[in-house]
Amino acid sequence: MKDLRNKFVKNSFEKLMRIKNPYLHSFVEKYVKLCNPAKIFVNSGSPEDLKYIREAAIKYGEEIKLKVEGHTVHFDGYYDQARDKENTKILLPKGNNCSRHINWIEREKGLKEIHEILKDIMKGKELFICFYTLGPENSEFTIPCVQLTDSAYVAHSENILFRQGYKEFLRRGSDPSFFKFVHSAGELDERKNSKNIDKRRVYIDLENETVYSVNTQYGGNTIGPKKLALRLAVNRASKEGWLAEHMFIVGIRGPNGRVTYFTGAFPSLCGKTSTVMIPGERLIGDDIAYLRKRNGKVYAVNAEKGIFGIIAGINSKDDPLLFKALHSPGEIIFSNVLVTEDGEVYWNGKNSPMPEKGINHSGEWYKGKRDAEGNLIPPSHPNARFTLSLDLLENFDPRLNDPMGVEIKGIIYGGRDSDTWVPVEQSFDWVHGVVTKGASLESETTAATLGKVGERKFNPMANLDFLPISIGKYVRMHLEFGKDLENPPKIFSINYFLKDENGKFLTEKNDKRVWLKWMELRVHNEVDAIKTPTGYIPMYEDLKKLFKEVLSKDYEEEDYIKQFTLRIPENLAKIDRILKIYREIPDTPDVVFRVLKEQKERLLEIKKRLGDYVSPYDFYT
Ligand code: SPV
Ligand code: MN
Repeated sequence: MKDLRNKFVKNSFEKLMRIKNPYLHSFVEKYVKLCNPAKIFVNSGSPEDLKYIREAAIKYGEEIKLKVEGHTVHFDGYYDQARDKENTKILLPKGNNCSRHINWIEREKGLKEIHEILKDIMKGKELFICFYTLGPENSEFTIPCVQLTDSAYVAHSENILFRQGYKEFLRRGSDPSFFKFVHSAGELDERKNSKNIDKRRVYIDLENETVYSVNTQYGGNTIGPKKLALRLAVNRASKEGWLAEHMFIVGIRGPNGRVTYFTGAFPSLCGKTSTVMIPGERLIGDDIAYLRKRNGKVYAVNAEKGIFGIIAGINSKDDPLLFKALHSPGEIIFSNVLVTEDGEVYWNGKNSPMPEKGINHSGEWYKGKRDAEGNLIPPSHPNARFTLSLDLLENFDPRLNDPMGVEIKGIIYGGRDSDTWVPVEQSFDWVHGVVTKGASLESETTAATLGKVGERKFNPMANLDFLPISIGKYVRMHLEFGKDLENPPKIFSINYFLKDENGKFLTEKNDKRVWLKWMELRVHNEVDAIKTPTGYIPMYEDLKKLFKEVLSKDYEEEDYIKQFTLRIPENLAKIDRILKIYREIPDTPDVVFRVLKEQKERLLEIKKRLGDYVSPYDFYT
């Protein structure tokens, strides 16, 4: 290591050496030698170090300052705008029994390939070494991480999104159990974008708890502690008996100031962030939750402390909290939005006039511009994002940093489903919820991943993209987790995207506020429900009252009937699709088949008596 000392800028070498961890030192040494950066900066998390990284992002042209104090914009390459599922692979030994849903490559082969790509990849660049913790520091949830990256934008994003971990590393000394991330944007073009997209790779090595990400900049491919760490965390959790989930955490206020915490899993771009941004409710996290059991109860923490959220559609009416924060001074990185000449930001669906021209992910942009394939380029990319720290938001809940976590009373599953699930429904019990809600989750695809939009895709617990283990094993983890709980969290499904036969949405954006309040009351047994073959649904009278209280809206019976009609053919078709999928997954727990078949029988029985479409009133007793 000593021979590399002259590459370290300022007192970086001393900062690294202060951590007495030989595993860390040899990891750093190995990748410094291989990637060969011109200089190295070590981030201790001090205000000066954070400033150094912010300024580096500007100096290297990865971010541009905007008009509002603290705001910057970053552009990813035109073809590097989303998670690259095809080139993201889990490194696994030959002969493993991972289902075909998991994209994997033989470990030795993958390591060889990625190490060849990494050779000298940082030549002439500055390497940033950063430390974070997933979850609050010094708690049973804490996982320390180290990130090596040659992108100041990536380091800057992580400083906003994650808790600083330098102190945790000092505290833990020679503990080898930290996650490791190596990222290089690779060679850059004149717009400072990764040039060698054909060699874009994200390889996840479970054995060494290390992730390699190269020739890409988009956050979902590069921000190590986020989705790259989630794969490592699911793997660890599967061995240790806890859950690492693609879930938000929100506190919903009930009567008399009560706050009830829920987690919720939705695939990307399905309203996950907007669900936690409801004024008056309390925000702990919008993307990744760790759940552990303690004394028969479930506790959760947010792995992160910031949001890398989708900006499209955010407007002052539906999203007042975010809209305000995005227009106030503070440290915010906008990515892949449209920037006007005077440094203002515009995005698709913002409720202000669309500028005629500006700069976006395609370079100079003007109305009507088309790309090389002839497609019209919108002002901002549909997956354009903002990066900010949660404490910039008015609904921020300081229990974010509670080392014990918050107690979880309800778990919500939701997806983009135009024709099957009712807007809100409670499962009969933990197993029924895990099987028919979480493990049966499907969603119509969105712009958050590369590929075609609008196809219905199976996505168990909205976590499929981040699973490093077989689906059967993962579903079993959830089933097991519920076993020795005193009073397991209630499991709900939610659907914001239900349409009528003419393709019109049956609910409005703000109706989710009511569904959440209803679930809060259900968790405390303070409201009745109607039993249907698929679960418990709300009663009209209760919703009418809640709509009035929460939204000052008259809720019509006609809407209730349309929204909560049981659609038997669609539900049966769904069960058949899901059964078919699980039949092809060799390690599916038997209970999955049993619970789905029971649901199918209940549906067939009702169909015989009442027909294909059954009004909720037919289930009133
Ligand atoms: C998602 O796509 O689910 C995100 C953003 O939260 S990413 O970091 O790309 O995963
Ligand atoms: Mn996500």
